[in-house]
Amino acid sequence: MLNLVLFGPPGAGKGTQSQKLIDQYQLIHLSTGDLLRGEITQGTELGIEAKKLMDQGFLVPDEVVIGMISNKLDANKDARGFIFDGFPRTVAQAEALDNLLASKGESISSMIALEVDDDELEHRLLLRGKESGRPDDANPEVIRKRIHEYNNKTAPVAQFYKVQNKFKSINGIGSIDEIFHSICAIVDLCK
Ligand code: B4P
Repeated sequence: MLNLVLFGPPGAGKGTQSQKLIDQYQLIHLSTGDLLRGEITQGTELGIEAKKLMDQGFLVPDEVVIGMISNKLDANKDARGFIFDGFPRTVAQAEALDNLLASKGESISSMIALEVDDDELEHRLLLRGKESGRPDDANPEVIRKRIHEYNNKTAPVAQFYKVQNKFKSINGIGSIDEIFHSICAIVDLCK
């Protein structure tokens, strides 16, 4: 099974590249951001609580996102593999993912980190905020809070995969196709 973690700060292009990767490798896309926005749209209790945090740029509690991923893994037992997009975002989430996969005799194949500087991230997210009206993209203060959360809580996840020799870093600035080709070059070595 091919199990990829797509990693990087908010706006690095994880969602954008995931869409192309699922077509290329026939993987199941698991985006915790999309799953949470789905809960918000449905107006579930989980969604109402998550929205309060997401709109301020905070992460949602670990147990909530780990539970969502666990359910999705169980629901896709015949998958050829998964792209984890925006998950794990804390070391506790990374440990939980390893345990969930190990219980199925699986593991992460590679973690691919998209490197993009803060000015470019802010520019991309504000642009998307204008086009999509996504509340967490509309306000520069919230965007900076998200980048701060990333530096504090998410960046240490890279070390977790470096220790396992699964960490690969690529330049996330350039055309979407150029970046896609760099990712595919790494993924093709994992197959
Ligand atoms: P996510 O939905 O994961 O969103 P993201 O990190 O903001 O975006 P991504 O990196 O996918 O950017 P994209 O490709 O869309 O998270 C949202 C929130 O949900 C979090 O802040 C948190 O509150 C919560 N959450 C999610 N997962 C969680 C977890 N595991 N634990 C706790 N909380 C969690 O690209 C952004 C923009 O850039 C797009 O407009 C795109 O068109 C553009 N773009 C992409 N590539 C480009 C390129 N090469 N050049 C120019 N523009 C580009």
